[in-house]
Amino acid sequence: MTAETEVARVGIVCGSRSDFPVMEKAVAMLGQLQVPCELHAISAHRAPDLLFRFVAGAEERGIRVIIAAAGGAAHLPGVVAAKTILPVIGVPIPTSVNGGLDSLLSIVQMPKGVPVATVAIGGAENAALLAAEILALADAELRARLLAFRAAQTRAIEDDESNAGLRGKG
Ligand code: RP5
Repeated sequence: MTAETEVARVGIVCGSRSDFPVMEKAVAMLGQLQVPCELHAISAHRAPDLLFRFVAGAEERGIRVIIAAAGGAAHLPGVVAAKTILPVIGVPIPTSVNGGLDSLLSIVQMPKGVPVATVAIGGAENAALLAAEILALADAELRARLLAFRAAQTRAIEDDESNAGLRGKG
């Protein structure tokens, strides 16, 4: 999350506070990459005017990418995308309907002309990484942090005890 003096570059909006346990993983990942973000709970159905206000002011506040997460009849990411040309990343929240298939289909089946980049059900970390990759196009230091993250991820697998016998082979 942003400190008082920082400008948030990623706006995370959830359909409900009940989505926060999933989306706090995106906040943590962005924190690890030192990307300032803000987190809101605004339902597209229950508070559409507030949602429009959030989107209308986003670019001016410094937001460059929006992550929108919702479950069930998950119209939030699409409605956000309808009101901005900032990149919108959609996160389907897991539900009791086939693990969140309702959320996934609600978010991924956008009509042509209004894209939402949809990640996997519950894919909060990948949403954060994708947002960071977009920002890194214009931020060399963030690019370096992303490359370091990838390298550490690979190293952790290579160094796993189960792969000891494969080291230095092939
Ligand atoms: C969606 O309905 C929210 O994104 C949430 O995933 C789901 C349930 O919301 P609550 O009833 O918990 O507020 O709009």
